[in-house]
Amino acid sequence: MFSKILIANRGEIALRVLRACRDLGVPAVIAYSDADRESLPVRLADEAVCIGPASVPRSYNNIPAVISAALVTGCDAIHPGYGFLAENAYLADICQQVGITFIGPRPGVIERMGNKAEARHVMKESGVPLLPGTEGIITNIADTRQIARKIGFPVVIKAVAGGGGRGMRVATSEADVTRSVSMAQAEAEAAFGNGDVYIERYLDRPRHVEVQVIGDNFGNVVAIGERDCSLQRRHQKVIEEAPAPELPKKVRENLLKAATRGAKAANYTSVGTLEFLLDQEGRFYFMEMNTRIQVEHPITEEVNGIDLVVWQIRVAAGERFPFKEDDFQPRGHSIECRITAEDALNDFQPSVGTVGTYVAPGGPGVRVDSHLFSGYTIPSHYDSLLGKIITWGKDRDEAIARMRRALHETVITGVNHTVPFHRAMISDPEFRAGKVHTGFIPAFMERSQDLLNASDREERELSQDEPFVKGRTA
Ligand code: MV4
Repeated sequence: MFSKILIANRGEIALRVLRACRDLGVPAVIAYSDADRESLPVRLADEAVCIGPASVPRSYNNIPAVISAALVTGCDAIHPGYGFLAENAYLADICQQVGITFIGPRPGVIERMGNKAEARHVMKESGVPLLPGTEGIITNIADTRQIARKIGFPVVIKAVAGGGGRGMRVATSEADVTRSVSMAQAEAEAAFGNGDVYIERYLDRPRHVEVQVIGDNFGNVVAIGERDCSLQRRHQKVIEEAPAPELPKKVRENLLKAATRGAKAANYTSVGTLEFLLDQEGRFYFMEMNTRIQVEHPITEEVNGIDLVVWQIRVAAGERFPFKEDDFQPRGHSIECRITAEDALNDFQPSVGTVGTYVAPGGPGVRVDSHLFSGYTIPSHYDSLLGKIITWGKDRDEAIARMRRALHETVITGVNHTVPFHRAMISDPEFRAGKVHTGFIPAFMERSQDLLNASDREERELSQDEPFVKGRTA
């Protein structure tokens, strides 16, 4: 095991990794920016070292600063969390060169999976289902129009370096293809410095189902169940659940098998996620692979009884992963609500300020992963995630009932936040019926808008229950 770990991140995930280090008995150092000096993970860590000013490129994304922080504090490993440098192959490479273990996959694997055309190629070779599309990147527009015609419309043009929907364009006709390709290329070049794009068949309102995998340094690769992450707004996940509701047993089996096969083909080590799109007929297609621990990992932990961050650290330290696929049968159901400092009534405008009162929910089946405390000032430089409320129940209904209870108990004053939005979502009959898909939140927003604009809006704002009300309550 490592002698000391540098946590190169902030917020709730820095705290989550710190907790794993405590459970392992490994001392941890937090690398923090000026803006996070007063944060909870900094206070709770064994040591903390400032790596620069609030600005992300000058602190959390500053590779020399992160490496120096690890070296001067005597750390032999770096945990990157998610976001920031978590999928930076160059950091993983430098770590190797200076004798520090990067807690994640090898640099070559990060790089290969970070390129979606290459990832597609690896998956195709290993027999993982893909949507019909180009084998590699688009080089010739005349050929592309013909390929698009063969695939059938609509098609989607995606950036190989993309993610989160950036550099993505849907084309509904052959004339559309030419324009969409150049727009996607320009957008990708501007956003990622890489204008390469590929094309594939576009699915209407698919479900987003992803599979958690873990690999060790001995060639063991195990799938640890799936999560449904269809409930997204502008490519940001809002609510996730495990197992995926209404997924036929046989489809699930094949999905997990495909994910294992794909991760093996990628020579994967560490925790990772293969994302799939699921169509209305229950067919699934590989979309992309994430080479990091993800925000929504706790729901997998809750239904499988495993600490993914602890095992991520253990396999990075050279331990063998001792479980097989069959050791994981999901027990009950888990749901996660991401609580962000955003104003759901005002187009999810970020809200900054100082938290007045914070009361976290608790009781049976409730877990809160959050760095929040009363008096905490939310820095404006970073993403707006305040934490996650995770519930577990013997079945989906109980997990939902407990989420309802947890959201009802939660008090956060001083900033706008999404707890009221979640209260409304959790109470929605379509959500309760498990009818989730990637078009759900846009449709839900439409439905709720009428209620919000109704003349009794003022009255609703006094209510703790649905429809959702301003976060600045209590
Ligand atoms: C798609 C798709 C439909 N068909 N690809 C959005 C983000 C990026 N990771 C991929 N995305 C999509 N790719 C094909 N061929 C629909 C989406 C998509 C989506 C996917 C998952 C969750 C939410 C989404 C919202 C809109 C579009």
